[in-house]
Amino acid sequence: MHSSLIRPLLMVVGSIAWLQGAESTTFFVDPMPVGTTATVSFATEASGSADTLLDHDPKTALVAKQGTAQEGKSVSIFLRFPKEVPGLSGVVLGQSDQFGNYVWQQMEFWADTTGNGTYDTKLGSAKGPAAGQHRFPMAAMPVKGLELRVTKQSIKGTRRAFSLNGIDGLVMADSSGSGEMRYVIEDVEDLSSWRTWADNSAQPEGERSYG
Ligand SMILES: [Ca+2]
Ligand SMILES: [Ca+2]
Repeated sequence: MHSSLIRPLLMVVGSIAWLQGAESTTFFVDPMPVGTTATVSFATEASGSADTLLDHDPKTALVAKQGTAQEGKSVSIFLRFPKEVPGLSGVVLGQSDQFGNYVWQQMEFWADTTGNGTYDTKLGSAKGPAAGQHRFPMAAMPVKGLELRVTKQSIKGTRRAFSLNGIDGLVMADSSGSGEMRYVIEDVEDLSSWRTWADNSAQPEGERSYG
């Protein structure tokens, strides 16, 4: 799609949603903010440190030390953002252990909304080891840190904690309609018909309540 069309499309989507009385929030994926740091609650091998989560390289992944997976004990990844992230609505996860030995099975998402280092606002949960987008059912909220708390994982072989090869982005909610040009990943109606229409005409026709 031509980038110049993205913003008009967003506005069209928003106004259609308003006409239908639906939520007019648009969701999009942002890359991890520059300056984000990742730490983990368990010991890792040197080649599989928490830095592998944010290196944009799918070939590098968390490699926990032996014995770090224990029945009934959760393990966590902690993300700290360089500044408050507004409107966080989800996270995009990479792949867990491709061989199926050290995979996460249940994960909870907890936010630090105050910046005091405690993650006390639960945003949602997910079943593993699904890669890709995990949207939170909670309304989007500004957060300063995010904990990915794995409450269940496979325990096999040398009992390493789960592996993950990246945290690839943040799902954001834009209800302002004034965002920058975004890659739209979802909307309230079938975007494809609008995309086709806009591609053909370059200009929306009909009522243009978005100005
Ligand atoms: Ca990686
Ligand atoms: Ca807090």
